[in-house]
Amino acid sequence: MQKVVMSGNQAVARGFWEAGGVVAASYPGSPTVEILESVKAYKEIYSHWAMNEKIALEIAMGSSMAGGRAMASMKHVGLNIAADPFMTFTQTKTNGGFVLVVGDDPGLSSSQNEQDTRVYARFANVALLEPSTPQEAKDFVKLGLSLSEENGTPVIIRLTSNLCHSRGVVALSEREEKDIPGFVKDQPRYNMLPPHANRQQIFMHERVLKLQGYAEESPLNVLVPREGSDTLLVTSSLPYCYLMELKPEASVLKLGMTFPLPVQKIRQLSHNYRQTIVIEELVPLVEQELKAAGIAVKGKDYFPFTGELTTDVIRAGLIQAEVECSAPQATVEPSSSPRRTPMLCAGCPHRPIFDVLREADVTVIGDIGCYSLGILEPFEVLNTVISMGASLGMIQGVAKAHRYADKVRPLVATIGDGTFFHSGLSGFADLARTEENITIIVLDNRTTAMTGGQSTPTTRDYLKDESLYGMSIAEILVAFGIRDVQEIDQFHLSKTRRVISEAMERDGLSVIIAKRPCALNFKVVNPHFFVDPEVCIGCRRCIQVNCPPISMHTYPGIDDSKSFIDPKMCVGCSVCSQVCPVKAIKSSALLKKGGGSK
Ligand SMILES: Cc1ncc(C[n+]2csc(CCOP(=O)(O)OP(=O)(O)O)c2C)c(N)n1
Repeated sequence: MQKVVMSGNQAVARGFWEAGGVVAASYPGSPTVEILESVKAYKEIYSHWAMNEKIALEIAMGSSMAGGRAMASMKHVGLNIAADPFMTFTQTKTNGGFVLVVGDDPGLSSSQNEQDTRVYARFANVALLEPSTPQEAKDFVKLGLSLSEENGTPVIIRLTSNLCHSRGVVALSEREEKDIPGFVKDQPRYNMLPPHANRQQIFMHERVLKLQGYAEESPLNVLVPREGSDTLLVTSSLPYCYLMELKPEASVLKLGMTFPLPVQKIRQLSHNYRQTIVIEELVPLVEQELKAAGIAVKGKDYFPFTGELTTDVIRAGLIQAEVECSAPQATVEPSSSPRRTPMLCAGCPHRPIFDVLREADVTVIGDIGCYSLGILEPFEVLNTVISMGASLGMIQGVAKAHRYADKVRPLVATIGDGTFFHSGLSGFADLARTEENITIIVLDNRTTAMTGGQSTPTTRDYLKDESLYGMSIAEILVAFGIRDVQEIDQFHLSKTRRVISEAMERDGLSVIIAKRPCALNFKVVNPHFFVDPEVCIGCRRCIQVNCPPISMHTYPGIDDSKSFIDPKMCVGCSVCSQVCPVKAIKSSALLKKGGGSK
């Protein structure tokens, strides 16, 4: 049997392939982006980056209804978008195996909230599996697909950020092909109108009971006994691995399935111990369910309800619970690299927009994407980040409330092209008839930059790749009936400044589409710019645009520090030269022509 090192995400893709999966759909979001990227390597599987998570889920649902094993993957907040079809799909008796792989982010390393997907499993009456290692990630996807077919249920595979990205040895198997019958008409099964949907409530209830029976017997929920211990620790996911490192003087019940829970098994086991402690990340779900069943357990008394349960956090909790650990405390060298705030890339097209908005006296309602960095110093322009597409509804609400306010600033919102197609379309349709004075800037960088550069429907504009869509956001908005729509190239700073300020002065809705491709994705490299230290007055205006190549520098023979541009990092966007009040920043193209400073 071949063994390879894989990340949790890669292992999920492999498991789906081995299980004979045929359709995988996703919307990008950390920590699960690499699942679909990895699926793409398997030519037997149709893979699809959908426009949002709801569509990804629906594509997978369709495949499952036609009998083809299917997988949808998304980050935890993506399930909020997909929840509408999911909460009704779960009522139907699943046909082809269906797994929904969700990446939670305890500790919020790259998310706007910390919600716990296990809550959804209970809400939707579906089984939820929690792997602890990449090997289990692969195995649980296969098992999930079988459980799905045997019980007529979607199955959620819940991953967390560190499992998605950590690597481990995974044993590979061959692919098992499955027969696909195609869609068979079955009204009571798929038409969830009241008479059928009513009946399906009973079906779901019985399904959970059946799954509960499975959980009680399943080797997924396994006791790792320890001779002479008086404590039972109940845990799942990565905290299980951390516990194994800590070697606690306790028996450990590892739960591979956390919904439904093997309540009777835990009840019986708990009788053999002085105390039972639940170690779970985020919501005390297992703890509360066991308490509700009358089992005396503790959990959040010792462990935090927020953040990752790392080895150190678990050790601290165990000490509080008076459980000894035999593994010595690890000594971690403090990192020698300084902490840095994230910043926009060199040549990022969002930069000039933030520079203009910073100078204007406006209230900017923000959205989610790379442009969320406009919240941070030195721009501090955006005032809100809530969820994808929320800026469009929120700005309407702010505008309405401002009617009752005494003194208000002009209202501007920023939204990226990826977010526009994910959930901005209906927001714009809703805004189209507004009489409020609102300016929206669509930052069309032709990609979903934040999650690694997946294409959006406007990507073809730049790549000229006929296989991609070539949609024009301006034409879509005009079709919505929005009249005041203009496109600009924001690298022409003075024009951008004028267009934005005029738009804010006009009544009603104005939309400006700032069209410049992402510098990272499309690698636009012009001749670099340089600072002429004899002209530079050291005012630091160029530093304020916060571009990675620019810093203050001491030049030989010049007393004061002047700005400096690292030629290896500069991509020649020219924004710094346009903000320089004394024209000290010049293009290296000039040097070649013999111009510039000697
Ligand atoms: C519901 C949901 N799905 C996915 C994400 C992950 N995510 C954050 S921003 C973003 C898209 C950003 O693309 P775009 O609007 O084009 O802005 P850019 O990063 O290119 O500037 C995604 C997919 C999320 N935060 N929420």
